[in-house]
Amino acid sequence: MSKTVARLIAESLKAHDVDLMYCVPGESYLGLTDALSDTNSIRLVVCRHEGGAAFMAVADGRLRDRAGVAVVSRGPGLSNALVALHTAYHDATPMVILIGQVERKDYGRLALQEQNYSKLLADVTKSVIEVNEPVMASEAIARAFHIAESGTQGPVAVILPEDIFDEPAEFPVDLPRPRVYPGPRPEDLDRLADMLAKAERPLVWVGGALLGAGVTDELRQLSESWVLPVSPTHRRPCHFDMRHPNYGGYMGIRVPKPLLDEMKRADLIVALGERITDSVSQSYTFPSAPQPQVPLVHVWPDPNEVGRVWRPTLGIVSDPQAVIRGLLARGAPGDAAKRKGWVAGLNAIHTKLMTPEWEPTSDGINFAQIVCEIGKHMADDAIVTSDAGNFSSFIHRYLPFKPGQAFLASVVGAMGAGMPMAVAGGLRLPGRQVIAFVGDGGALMTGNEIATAMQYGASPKLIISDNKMYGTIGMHHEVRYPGRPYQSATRLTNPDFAMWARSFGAEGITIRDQSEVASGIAKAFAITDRPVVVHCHTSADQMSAWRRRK
Ligand SMILES: Cc1ncc(C[n+]2csc(CCOP(=O)(O)OP(=O)(O)O)c2C)c(N)n1
Repeated sequence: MSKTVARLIAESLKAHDVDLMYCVPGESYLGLTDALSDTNSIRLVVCRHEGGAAFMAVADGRLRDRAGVAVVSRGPGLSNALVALHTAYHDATPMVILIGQVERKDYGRLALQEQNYSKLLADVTKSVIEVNEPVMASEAIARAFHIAESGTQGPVAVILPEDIFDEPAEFPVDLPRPRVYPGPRPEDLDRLADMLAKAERPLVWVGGALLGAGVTDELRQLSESWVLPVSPTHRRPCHFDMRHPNYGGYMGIRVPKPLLDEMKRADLIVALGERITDSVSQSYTFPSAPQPQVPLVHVWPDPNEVGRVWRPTLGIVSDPQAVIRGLLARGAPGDAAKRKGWVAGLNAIHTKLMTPEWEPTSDGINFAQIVCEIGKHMADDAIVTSDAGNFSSFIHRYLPFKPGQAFLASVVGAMGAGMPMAVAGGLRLPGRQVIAFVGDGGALMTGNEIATAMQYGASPKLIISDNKMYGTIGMHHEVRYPGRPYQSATRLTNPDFAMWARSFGAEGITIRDQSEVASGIAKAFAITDRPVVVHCHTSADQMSAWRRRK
């Protein structure tokens, strides 16, 4: 039997270390699913919604620092996946998505489910690669992985017309391009070392591009020897131990005022492997855009990004790990201890902020109590995922994250990521504890992927904060239009989520009262052989970890 395009693509995926792919099947790429069934080294996970499948691929990309892979059908299939592409694009997460297309002879006719992908995907992918000749197929895969994993990482689409898969393709597999790591220029490292040595009150922010093996250990050494406060950025909490005395406070969205006020006394910001976003910069106010109010050093592996919004004093296009190593090799300045007071001051504010001081609520449980209880059970190598919503503020305030654990979420804040990312975490790293936090809003956006967890043997714990509303939006409504009926567009009528879980074959636990919290959470953590849903009836008055309705 001669080699077909489908088989060549399967071999090319294998050559790129692909062992797991997420899909919802479609008639537009039957040839590929057929060829994959002969390749027993690639596991094809069939999901319930393309949004779920694509979020799983995003999570896989983040966990492996290799592009995660999803396959979806043309038009409608891809449309469902767009939310996750948007996340991968903003969050700089490597991902390759294979998309079916109508037959080549029908291009442009508005054939069934046809879509012009170059138009549709222009602002949510790094590149759209169309495969219109068999000879291009393997090269397209190699290029897709290379682009997805290089520079500012992100999603790349490969378009595969329905009629190409069975064509003969006696071509060799195009081998993976070697990974290219940009490094710092020695003179830039010297300048950074000089700026850091002179700084009395530096801040070091660490973000998404901090990926290399052993990098968190090297970062800790740098922080200790140079006496530097380290702040993980929005939804990247595992880069630095939250209980380390040099932890400089979490640089998340809306940093609490006492911490932000202190940070604003800084005389240098070093953004290390952080792209710098709206969320991290407190809506472009710190550092102020485009001209920072304080000297800024921006380290990011892509020249298009450094200087795009902010004008840094020093821009370094580099893998941040190389910068950390360069500073370690240069050695700490003799007077680094002069910063001890600055570091201790930041850390004292952070420690006070994360100390549980929640009070009971009368309209449901204060979610702080549940999160603090979960903190007691969280494993040293736990995988924690979070959906978007106010419930997540409790996680970032009260869970003591540290290196060795993993945190997966849509950093840009798309709802629906929490559950599928938990499934992907469980499948990539079997045996590890997986805890997913979602609101009652997000739970019914992609919670159906609990069926995928059941089918493939993942056992996440899904903690649902049911405050019977799209709470975040209710809060924003009330802040912007005080006294107006904020509930009109935010109220939700929910199912019994514990019963819902049981209908899938998962375990369901209900926590209605604060007296049930400790036993309910203990029961959830004692079960490890199947998914568990913990339905927590939470307070809407306790709007977030920082705000309570008066
Ligand atoms: C896909 C998507 N749709 C809408 C939004 C806007 N949004 C942000 S938070 C939120 C409400 C979240 O509600 P819930 O999951 O119940 O969590 P809560 O805020 O109540 O804790 C909405 C609708 C979003 N971020 N993503």
